[in-house]
Amino acid sequence: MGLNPALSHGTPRRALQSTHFVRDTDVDPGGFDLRMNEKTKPIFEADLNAGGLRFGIVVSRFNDFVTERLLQGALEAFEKSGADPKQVDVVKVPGAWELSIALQTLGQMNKYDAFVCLGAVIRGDTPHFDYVAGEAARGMAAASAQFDVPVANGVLTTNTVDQATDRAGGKEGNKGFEAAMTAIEMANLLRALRASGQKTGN
Ligand code: INI
Repeated sequence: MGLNPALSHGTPRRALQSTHFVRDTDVDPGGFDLRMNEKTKPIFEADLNAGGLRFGIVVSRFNDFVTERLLQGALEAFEKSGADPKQVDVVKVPGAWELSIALQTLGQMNKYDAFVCLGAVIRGDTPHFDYVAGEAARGMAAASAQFDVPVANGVLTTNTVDQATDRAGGKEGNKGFEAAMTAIEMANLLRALRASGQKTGN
């Protein structure tokens, strides 16, 4: 159920689908599968339909020959998944260090179902890489925990420029596309888990 444009990029969902079955009666009309395994243990797995959801993309301009490709990948993923373009906001910041503060500010607005952070931190000759990459990771995890909103990590941390371009539409795929698909799945999953908790009173 739901369209799944991410399958060509390979997602963990394939493994889950091959080892579990879906009973028609277990498909929730709200776009959420309740799969059952042999021991009738419920497995919650959300679909990849972005319709009706609101997303924020925070992208850094540093190394923009990489980050612009990540952004195009993310926008393509949202478009293919049925997102309303008006519900996908893009915020640009100077570098990956600044992702955190922008994310904090967007989180406080309390209107997004998930975020995608995009950046390219490429190792140089100094320890600067570690500080910038570390702050980006810390900021994403902190905002996710503070605002209870999924933050998909599309910040590349690579040793070389080639490794970065390979992951921004090159031979290793597009991590911007993958991060957006993760944001969609997690937004649907949290929405469904919260709804199921309300239904059961848990
Ligand atoms: N920012 C990046 O996004 N990637 C990098 O590789 C990078 N390097 O290597 O310096 C980088 N530095 C800038 C940093 O993010 C801040 O914008 C800057 O320090 C001003 O606060």
